[in-house]
Amino acid sequence: MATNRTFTMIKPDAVENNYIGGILKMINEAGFRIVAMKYTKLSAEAAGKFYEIHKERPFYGELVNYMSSGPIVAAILEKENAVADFRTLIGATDPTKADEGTIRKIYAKSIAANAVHGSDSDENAQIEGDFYFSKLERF
Ligand code: IDP
Ligand code: MG
Repeated sequence: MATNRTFTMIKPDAVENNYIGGILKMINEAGFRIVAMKYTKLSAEAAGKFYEIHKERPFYGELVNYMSSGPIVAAILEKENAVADFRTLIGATDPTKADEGTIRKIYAKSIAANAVHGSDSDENAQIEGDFYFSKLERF
């Protein structure tokens, strides 16, 4: 079933470089409404759990270390066609391959430290949002 929500994180590299404001501005200007948001930090254990679907990939250890290396901003976003439209807004995983004007093209440092996360399906958007937010934290 289609939903109009997706889940994002502003990753440690972007937080460290003071890009939170710039990224949120792009998100708002692209028509996404913020449903839930928090500034927090993942333990290595929590990052391992969040990225469990990538457990078998060669970069899993690096990814878990990186995602638990500093604070992040987690958010649920709402818009028609949210999952696909947000993937378009963030651009390709590898910022050198991301389209001009995308968040990763503008703000990402590398394929690992790529500024933002965006859910890849409605099902994962639901799971990832539930990982961070209770029903009472959504407005
Ligand atoms: P996505 O974030 O564009 O959906 P995925 O393939 O789901 O990309 O990978 C999840 C995250 O793992 C990426 O956002 C990036 O931080 C990291 N990652 C992906 N590929 C590599 C790689 O080849 N080397 C190091 N890290 C990677
Ligand atoms: Mg992904």
